Amino acid sequence: MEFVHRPYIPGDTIAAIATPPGEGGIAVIRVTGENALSVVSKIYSGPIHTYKSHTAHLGKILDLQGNTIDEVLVLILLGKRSFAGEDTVEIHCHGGSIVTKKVLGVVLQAGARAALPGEFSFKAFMSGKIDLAQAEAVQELIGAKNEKALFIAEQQLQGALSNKIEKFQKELVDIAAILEAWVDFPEEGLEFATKEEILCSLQTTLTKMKTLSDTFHEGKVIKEGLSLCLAGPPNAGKSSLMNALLGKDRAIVTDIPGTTRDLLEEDILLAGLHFRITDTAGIRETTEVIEKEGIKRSRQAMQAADIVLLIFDASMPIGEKEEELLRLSPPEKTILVWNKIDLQEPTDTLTERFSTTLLSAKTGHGIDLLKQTIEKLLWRSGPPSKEEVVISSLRHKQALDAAIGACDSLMFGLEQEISPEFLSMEMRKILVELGTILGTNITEDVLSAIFSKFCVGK
Ligand SMILES: Nc1nc2c(ncn2[C@@H]2O[C@H](COP(=O)(O)OP(=O)(O)OP(=O)(O)O)[C@@H](O)[C@H]2O)c(=O)[nH]1
Ligand SMILES: [Mg+2]
Repeated sequence: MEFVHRPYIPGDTIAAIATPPGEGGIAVIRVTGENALSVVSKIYSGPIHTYKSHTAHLGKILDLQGNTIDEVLVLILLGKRSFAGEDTVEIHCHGGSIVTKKVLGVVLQAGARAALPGEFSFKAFMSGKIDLAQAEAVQELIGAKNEKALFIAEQQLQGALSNKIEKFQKELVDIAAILEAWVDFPEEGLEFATKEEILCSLQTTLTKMKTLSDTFHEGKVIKEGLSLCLAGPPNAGKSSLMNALLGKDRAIVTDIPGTTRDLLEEDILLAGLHFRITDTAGIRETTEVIEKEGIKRSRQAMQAADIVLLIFDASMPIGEKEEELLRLSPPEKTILVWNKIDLQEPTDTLTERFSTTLLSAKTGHGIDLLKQTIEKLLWRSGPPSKEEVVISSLRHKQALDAAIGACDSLMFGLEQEISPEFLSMEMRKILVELGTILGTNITEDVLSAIFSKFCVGK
């Protein structure tokens, strides 16, 4: 077995700073492996070998010459009762960046190896403490940008996704056995179940797998957030709306058309979701070089965005530029925003093709309604599911879809009474694909690639 192209030795003692860089009250250095206690005993003032698991002790970290580096608390976590499933000593030292590095330095001098990114989680996976989906959940949990993402990650870490996948596997294994028996004794025909019974049972599992796969859009939106682009003609109030949504004076606002030149990006939380919001240069014909480049970028931002707020000035008549913008904007991702309704209501709201809202960026009137419209557009293909398990990883989605494809083909083959060898091969494919989600049947390279995206110390 290899981890990041080096032989993986179970029990190898590794160490890393587990807390983020910078200054803080405390920092934690994690030491894990079969020599964790003996490594730390060389640089710790107390009789560490005598300490019981899950106890904390106050003492000193000393350099190899016996000089004190810091007063610390050591936490002892032995064997399986630790995150990684191997003996662990957590050293809680003061949180200055120099002192933390010094403590790690002596731990390494005392015989530990510097941990690679994700190596603690890899140990947890290898020692069977968690499966791959749960290990991935640890990283998702750390990176969660909002409450919903945190909830999904927590569920996955608790094993909700893994349980679901294992259930699918259990449902399929019985059928796999029947198909294997058919391969071995083809002349006996299908024993133990009729073709219809098998098809019916496969259909049940297939439907459940599809439902889970369909949660990916929702999961991705929750995890990664969405891009929201503010576009429209000059002076329509794009920057004013940006500021109103952010609740601060981020963008320059003037009554001179062509104020915004560059793209301005900010992050906001709307409806519990993470949005990257981009203010753009007003789109019009111009020969001015800087503005021209700005407008080019506006168009690119509109194309790339998940949602476009097309902002028009309600107090102005619709011109050619507006007509063109309307033609270019795909209605499924565009919301037509009539701004400046404190001056005048629009004469024609053009509501037919687009979701539309009326507001005043100046008074704030209608902003809440805009937020609701955004939420509605977001869940246009159905509101957030009531599913308790939502997938948010492309790797999981791809594995599920491959399993679904193989299941479709198995069912088709069964209906057409294609050879039992083919059927049993498709069945194995389904089980292998589902297994990759949990980390079984997975190559070392894929494993290394997954874990190396983790942070050091996790
Ligand atoms: N009365 C009124 N004026 C507004 C409203 N929103 C924006 N304005 C004014 O319209 C002018 C243009 O606003 P901006 O936010 O700079 O417009 P923009 O679309 O970003 O313009 P460019 O960056 O030039 O493309 C400013 O004078 C704003 O004060 C509104 O809701 N009501
Ligand atoms: Mg602007």
